[in-house]
Amino acid sequence: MTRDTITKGRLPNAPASVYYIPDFISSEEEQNLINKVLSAPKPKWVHLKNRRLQNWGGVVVNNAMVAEPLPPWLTSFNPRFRELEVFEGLDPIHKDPNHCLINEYLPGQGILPHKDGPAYHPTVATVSLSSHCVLEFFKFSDLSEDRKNQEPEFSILVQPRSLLVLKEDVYNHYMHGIREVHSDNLTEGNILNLDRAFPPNNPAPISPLQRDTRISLTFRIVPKTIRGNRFLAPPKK
Ligand SMILES: O=C(O)CCC(=O)C(=O)O
Repeated sequence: MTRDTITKGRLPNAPASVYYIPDFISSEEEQNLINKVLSAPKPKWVHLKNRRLQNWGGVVVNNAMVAEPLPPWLTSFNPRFRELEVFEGLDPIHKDPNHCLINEYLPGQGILPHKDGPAYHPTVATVSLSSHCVLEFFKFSDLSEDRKNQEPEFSILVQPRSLLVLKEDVYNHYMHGIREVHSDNLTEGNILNLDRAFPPNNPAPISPLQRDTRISLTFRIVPKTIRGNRFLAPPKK
């Protein structure tokens, strides 16, 4: 993969900037990553109402993170992120992501439209495992009270093994969310990347796409980090 790969992955019909790269990882890598996620110690999972998640790199509190190193199976993406310049120029100190939130969604689960908080540099790189989802985007001012049922301005079909990168305007001025449904009708929601997701020799299915359990690895840079021992009392003299 080269810098050209990400340039070609940019969706010209989306607001600046959405990059979508299908088959970013191989099926073998995908399976290894699924095994790593599922073999994490039980307390690593945080159970929410509509999904469960793992936090790697440290917990973000008040826009800062008590940092701990990411494990090798998550830093293994760094050479590819550097080659594609995904996090290039964002931070003078952190050249690679230092935080990864892993989400697991069962069919019928999702995430309400939201904006990633100010604790992060405005770039998120998502590697998807096991199943697809449709990520929906809403302009801030468009958002009604009924966040669950609002029609998106546009959507992206996020396939397993793909890389999705959100930056700039789309990161700063749009909310994103995943509807809590068991299947996705690809003719709805103004999906902007169907031509990338389904090349001519593999056309998009007409019937709704059934969801399976999906795992997403969302990589970000938290610029403000605190070393863990900062909270420890100084040694007695
Ligand atoms: O699972 C995804 O692809 C989206 C996750 C997300 O929106 C988030 O972690 O803020």
